[in-house]
Amino acid sequence: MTGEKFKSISRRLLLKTIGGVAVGFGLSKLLSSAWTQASGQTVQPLPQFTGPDANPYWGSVGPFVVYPQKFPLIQLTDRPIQLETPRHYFLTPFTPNAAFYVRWHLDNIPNAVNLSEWRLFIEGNIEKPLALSLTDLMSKFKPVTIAAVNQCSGNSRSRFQPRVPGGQWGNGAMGNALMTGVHLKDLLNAARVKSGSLQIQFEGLDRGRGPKDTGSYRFQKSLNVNDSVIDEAIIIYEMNGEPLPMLNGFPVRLVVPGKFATYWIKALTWIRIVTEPDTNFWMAKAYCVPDTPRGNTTFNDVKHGRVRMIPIKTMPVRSFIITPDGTSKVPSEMPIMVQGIAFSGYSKIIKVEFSENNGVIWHKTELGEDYGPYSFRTWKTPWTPKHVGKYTLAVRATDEKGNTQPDEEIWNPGGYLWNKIERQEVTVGASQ
Ligand SMILES: Nc1nc2c(c(=O)[nH]1)N[C@H]1C(S)=C(S)[C@@H](COP(=O)(O)O)O[C@H]1N2
Ligand SMILES: [Mo]
Repeated sequence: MTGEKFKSISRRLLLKTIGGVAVGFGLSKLLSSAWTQASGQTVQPLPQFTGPDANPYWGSVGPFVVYPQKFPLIQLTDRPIQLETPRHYFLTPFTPNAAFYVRWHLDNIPNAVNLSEWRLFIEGNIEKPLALSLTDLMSKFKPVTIAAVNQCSGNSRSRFQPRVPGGQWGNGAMGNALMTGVHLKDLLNAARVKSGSLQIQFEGLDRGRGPKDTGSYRFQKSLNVNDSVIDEAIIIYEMNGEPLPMLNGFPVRLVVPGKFATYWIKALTWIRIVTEPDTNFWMAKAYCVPDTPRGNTTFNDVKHGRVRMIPIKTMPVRSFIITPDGTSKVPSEMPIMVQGIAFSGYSKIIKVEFSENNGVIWHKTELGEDYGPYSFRTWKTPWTPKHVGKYTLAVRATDEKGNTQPDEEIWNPGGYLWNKIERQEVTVGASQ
């Protein structure tokens, strides 16, 4: 607190708040190690609580910004809009719509949709082309609701070493919501898909150039007609019992439970049944991972063309410590509750283990309510740090299929599939 760093940070903060007002009472006094108040009492300067040393960077480092229908979120980029959800929103199993992260690929995104004109079109290799209004969707098909995690393939990309291009997300490119809509299968049945169909292509209202020289004017993603996810996919018109925020895909979006959000097309307006493989940029080039365990490879193997790339799909098992977050000391002997979330795209979470000693010894935690296999599952465990000093907390989840989190890092050129065991440094101070 006496170091140069404290001085410069304090001065900056003061200058910011005080602005042009004359600082008559002696800034230099305030910045010296202690000073005396008018009352005669000696005041010690407080230690810093901002700055890189104190910030565990769980999320990315961008500024907070406010967009329509949104709480302040962390901005990665503004064109296209990419916003990350701050850590504390993950204390609850459902992420509020206003706090839900945002990711678009193209510059021109809808900021209004006229529902008297808007239709969801089902076209291509079908017997009965459909043009459904929102009312049609809500009234002519059976509504279903599931809890499902929406996670960007590049969530935690900033952890990759060596660094890879793309949005440098921290851990907040994910969210969990109650998703209400209709089964994709019901729409396909109504349209009567013809034989010879290979894939179903999804496209939203957004337009723009996309990455340079890719011809990626539309964001289109496809699923194979014989993929079992087709039976589970839903087209939602409600998130957490409310209309979708514009930035999360109003009026309807595709939800593919357990799969990365790249398939979850927002402002979904065209469903196209095709007879040829979809080779557009977003399928053939973007969002592909090495066909290796955990999608792990090396820079050299990629460079020498030794890696077969396949479209990314299922989300591996992950878990997070949300609190304590390392921003404040915990007094020794104080019983606190360590809390977080876990999820897996493969099956439901059945075990979350906690370690106070960097993964040497693990203890089972108490799991929160089960909202189904595709939801966040909260966990908590009481913890009383016994001694003063630094602790490295760790968390590890296991799903019903036996998938668990490895402690090894991975690398791939897209910065996808990160699911290494998460850690949190915590400083424990003396309580007397
Ligand atoms: N129409 C459209 N849908 C889209 C995208 C997009 O760029 N355009 N991006 C996808 C990707 S890669 C992600 S991570 C999610 C983000 O969903 P969210 O913004 O609701 O959090 O939307 C998916 N659906
Ligand atoms: Mo994404």
